[in-house]
Amino acid sequence: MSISKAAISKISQDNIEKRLQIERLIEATRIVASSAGSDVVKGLTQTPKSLPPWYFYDDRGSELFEQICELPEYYLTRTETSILQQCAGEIAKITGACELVELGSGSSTKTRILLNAYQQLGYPLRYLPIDVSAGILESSARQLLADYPSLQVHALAGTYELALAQLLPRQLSSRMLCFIGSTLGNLQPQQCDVFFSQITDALQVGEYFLLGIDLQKPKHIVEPAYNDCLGVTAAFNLNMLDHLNRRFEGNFDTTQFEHWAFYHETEQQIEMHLRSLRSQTVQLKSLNLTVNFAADETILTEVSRKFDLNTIQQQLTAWGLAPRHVWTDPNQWFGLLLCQLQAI
Ligand code: AVI
Repeated sequence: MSISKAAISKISQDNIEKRLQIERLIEATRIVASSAGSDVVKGLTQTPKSLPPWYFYDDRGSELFEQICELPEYYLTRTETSILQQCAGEIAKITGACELVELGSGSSTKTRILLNAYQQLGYPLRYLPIDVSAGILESSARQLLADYPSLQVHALAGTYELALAQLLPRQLSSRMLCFIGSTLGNLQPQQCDVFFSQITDALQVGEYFLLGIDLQKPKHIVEPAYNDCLGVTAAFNLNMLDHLNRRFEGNFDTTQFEHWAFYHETEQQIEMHLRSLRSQTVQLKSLNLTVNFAADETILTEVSRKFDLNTIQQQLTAWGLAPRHVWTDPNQWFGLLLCQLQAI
């Protein structure tokens, strides 16, 4: 008896549905929380103005970020990928079988390197991606499920804070939280402390935290990564205003703002701003908010801190996240740290 192509495709589709669970903690137009938009009101009513970087990542922003990762100037992704390719097997051997929780999973491209390593050792594959963009979360989860027939995925669409507080009980005996791509650099030092306490709450003693960080390096290498020739980073920055317009019934005119990014050498961080090209008034109706901008006034949309390996290791150790292994590339541009939670 022959089975038709349509029947085969239906069987594999059913098989994917059985292995996929998606929970939406935020929706495209609202957050499922009473504090929706309070971070925007706070940021736009203070001087100087700022906006939280997670508003970059609607579906369009996530697509633009994927394009940034491919840019020749943006050395971060390819450097971290090359490190991961070298050490994924070692990571899997050290941790043993464990479920992978990834914060800010995006397209999950680098995660495949880890999944391959766990698969090669014959370990069961369970993956819990967390991302604010439900669109990219679902499409990349489906692609992974099609490519890894034994993989189970439980995806959480939400901010790190919401998602970490709602992680399901473990189905494998251990867990590794992955925070790669140097997204830690987008948190201010006080936010880092809150974040590390959420990480240690989500792990049990003996479990692992895999952290990827961009290391300090000369300005002439860092600055172009945030000022690419094609203007993709500028589009990514400006897209935040489109996202706010949609989410909060706003009327930002993106042609009246420009991208501005520079490397602050004493702070060792990139600062990314949107600069108002003229004096103007913007409304965000659903937040009941009217914001006045002077000509040249800026909104800080992101900092991207660059780290010193010794300092970050001391900080992690103080949180009980003992670095077990540290890998870098030959230029020492990027660091990957495998930490294990200690009882303190
Ligand atoms: C996600 N994060 C690590 C990126 C960075 O490099 O700080 C976000 C980004 N902003 C502009 N380009 C990339």
